Amino acid sequence: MAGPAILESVTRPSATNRLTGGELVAMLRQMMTIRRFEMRAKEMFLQGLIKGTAHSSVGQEAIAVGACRALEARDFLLTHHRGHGHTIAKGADVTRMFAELLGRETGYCAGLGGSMHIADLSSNILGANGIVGAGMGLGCGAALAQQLKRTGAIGIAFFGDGASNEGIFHESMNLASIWKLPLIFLCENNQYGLSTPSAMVTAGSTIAARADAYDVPSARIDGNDALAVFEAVERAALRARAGDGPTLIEALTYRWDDHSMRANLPAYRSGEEEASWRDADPLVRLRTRIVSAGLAADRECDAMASRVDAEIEAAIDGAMGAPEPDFASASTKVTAPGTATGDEPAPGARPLTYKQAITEAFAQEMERDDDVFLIGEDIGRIGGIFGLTPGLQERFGADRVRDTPISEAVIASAAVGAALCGLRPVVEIQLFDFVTHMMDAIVNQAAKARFMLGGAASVPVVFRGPQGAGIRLAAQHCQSLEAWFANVPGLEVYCPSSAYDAKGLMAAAIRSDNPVVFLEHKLLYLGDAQPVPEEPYALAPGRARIVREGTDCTVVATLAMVERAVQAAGRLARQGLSVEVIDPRTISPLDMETIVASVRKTNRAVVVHEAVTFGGFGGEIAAQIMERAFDWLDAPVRRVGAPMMPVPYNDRLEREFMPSASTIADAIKEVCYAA
Ligand SMILES: Cc1ncc(C[n+]2csc(CCOP(=O)(O)OP(=O)(O)O)c2C)c(N)n1
Ligand SMILES: [Mg+2]
Repeated sequence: MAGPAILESVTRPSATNRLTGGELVAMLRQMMTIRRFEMRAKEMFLQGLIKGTAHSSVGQEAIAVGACRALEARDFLLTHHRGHGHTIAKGADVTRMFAELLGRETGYCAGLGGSMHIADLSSNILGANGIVGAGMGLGCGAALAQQLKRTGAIGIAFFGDGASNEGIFHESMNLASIWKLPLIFLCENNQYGLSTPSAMVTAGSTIAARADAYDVPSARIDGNDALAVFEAVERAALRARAGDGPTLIEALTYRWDDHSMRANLPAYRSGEEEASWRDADPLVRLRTRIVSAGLAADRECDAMASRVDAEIEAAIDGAMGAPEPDFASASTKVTAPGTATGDEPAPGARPLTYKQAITEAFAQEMERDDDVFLIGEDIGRIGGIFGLTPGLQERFGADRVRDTPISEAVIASAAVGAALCGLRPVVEIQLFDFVTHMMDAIVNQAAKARFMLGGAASVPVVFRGPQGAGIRLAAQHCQSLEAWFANVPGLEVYCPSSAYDAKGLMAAAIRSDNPVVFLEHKLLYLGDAQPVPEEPYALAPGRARIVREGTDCTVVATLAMVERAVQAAGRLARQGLSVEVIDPRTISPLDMETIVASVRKTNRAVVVHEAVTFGGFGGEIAAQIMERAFDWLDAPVRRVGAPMMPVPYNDRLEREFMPSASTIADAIKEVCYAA
């Protein structure tokens, strides 16, 4: 049933007299603004002025306007690709919106995001999104931030019927329910996800009914009736503000236009169906109500529509006249500037293991900054399965050392949402391989938010956990995956190999305004205690450590490979070779200066990592050495890493798979004795 008859199946609004006549007229005006905005945007797209794509919300205006009317200014919203209406209803300026669609510097994202990424943090519009369903996970984090900071604010995550079949919907509903997050899940069921009828791909009687499984109240409403939307959202907002948790609202509606302005899809909806929904026009319905209640005359509504049209034309003129961004300034918006001074305190005499050093960094940073909190599976009650967070929940409370369900996607997304709202989450990835479930949050959301918001956002979040082989956990628990993140602009990647570096880099990661992927290593967890300063300190990322000086060959190694490289250097010293070992400590940013300076001195280089050699970040270092020190090289740069094979379980094979001190020594000899 895709025709408007479906609207008969839902509850009608009962009491709408809380809205004054003035408010109803203002709502109609907003709906007119949205419609005119979308119609003109489509025309401008067809004229080639707006590029890429944009998604019209014509036909769905009542949801945006009814919902935002029930919000306060302090409340937030997250929306999706079809988000123009939501942002306008929340107060976005249409000139800046057009400017963004036109790729102008004065747009909400400085022309770097476009239609699908409009956000305005100052009015708590936390962003549209190009990834279906993403707003729900981010919304959980934004709601968590309100809960933890006790702001009293609540929020809405808008999403489509299609998004209700994404895993993030289910993880988010569960999380919001168990934590009683002040979040409204507002599904705009416009009957289709792109060309696919919702009814064909959605199990269960309704989307609203899914809420029962999560013990969340729900409502299925007429989304073309702005007052019905207002009423449902107002009720959900009251509940959220009272601390009773989320509500799921399924608002039935229909988009009049094609899926996107770019889409030129074969017909997948019947003409009759489209026409029947046009008859259920949400603007006409509100206008009729206003006129029949004597709140405004027809001609006054017409005059209002003319004023809206004129405003939209003025907005377009303003946007068209704005300058385009330039490449140089765009490139400054990828990452936030660093704050660490670069001071490195003397290690002192107090010994700590690698794990204890990280735990101490957590405790000291949580003491130092109330916005820091830890989140992950099993981290609180038992201190994490590798014991990185022991005793911290007792000390800082369950709010700040937060045990989660096994829901990596929403853990990571919620952390990003919380970071956008000013908190500093540190996410434990139980085994780093499980980062696969977090990729959207890390790569599409955290890494790009700052850039796509024109440099306006900071995303201070740390994703940390143990990677690497060595304790026989086989192929899905032992990978070395840093290369996946090293080539994503917007992310920092830290990989400490000593207790001293682990503490200082963890503090730096937590204090960084950028998302940091923080890689630990299981074998380093087993290492001996080393001197670590007692006071808090943060090491500047992008500063390599010369672990051992030498003159015949430079070895660049990371994580567990550093110790093996040092062993190899020790063995070769007895054979008369002087090997310099460098640990970059962070691979993004990467201190190529120290590496290049060393190679210009030694004239030879070996790059070692545990990850598979093919496509590993060692190739990047080797390439840069070739680019920047070719004339100094006496032999080709050698890479040492794992073969193109998943990590084998068998004890002996796993050892053979990992680079050893011997394989590193062999590579060094090869470059040193090359003709
Ligand atoms: C994760 C993801 N999968 C697929 C897409 C491509 N895509 C963009 S919008 C869309 C349809 C979404 O349908 P729905 O959630 O119902 O929203 P609607 O477009 O109907 O407003 C698809 C498949 C995407 N952007 N992100
Ligand atoms: Mg849809």
